[in-house]
Amino acid sequence: GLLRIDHVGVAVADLDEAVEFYTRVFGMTCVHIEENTDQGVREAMMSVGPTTEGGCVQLLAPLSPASAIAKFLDRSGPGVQQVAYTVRDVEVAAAVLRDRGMRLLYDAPRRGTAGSRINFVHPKDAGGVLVELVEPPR
Ligand code: CMX
Repeated sequence: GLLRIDHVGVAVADLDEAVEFYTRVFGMTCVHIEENTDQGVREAMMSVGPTTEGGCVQLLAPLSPASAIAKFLDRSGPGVQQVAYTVRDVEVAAAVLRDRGMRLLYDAPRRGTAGSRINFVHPKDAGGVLVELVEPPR
């Protein structure tokens, strides 16, 4: 099952500007930045509270015009792009959701932030919300 909210993903055009904004206005702390070429993003994990136990906002900027985030920005502009849940085992969680009629985007998990394993439920099957499943690295 789902363990907790891992992060809420927000599409932004400029990552450095967004990190500065979330730090200055909301007092969040940037705990991780990386480029994930497989996902076509440059991303920053912003801790809401003093530890990541309080949940995170993930800022997502496109690496290329072909990336899912570039497409999202073109269509919807900046804003919430996904809600991600922590799971113990992404393959098991994906199988359960497939059984419940959800389309998963990938047949097998892919690499997410910091070596996590991820998959997604199609937003058209989840009431208009792109749902990410995140199995943290061991
Ligand atoms: N949230 C809600 N709805 C969305 C959406 C999103 N993020 N992205 C697309 N949609 C909607 C579209 O508006 C469209 O709706 P309509 O049919 O009503 O117009 C519908 O879904 C289907 O759109 P599509 O053109 O078929 O699909 P896209 O090419 O836009 O791709 C998706 C959508 C979800 C398959 C694609 O964004 C994807 O593969 N996402 C997973 C990967 C990803 O998001 N990576 C970036 C984050 C990386 C990370 O978290 O590490």
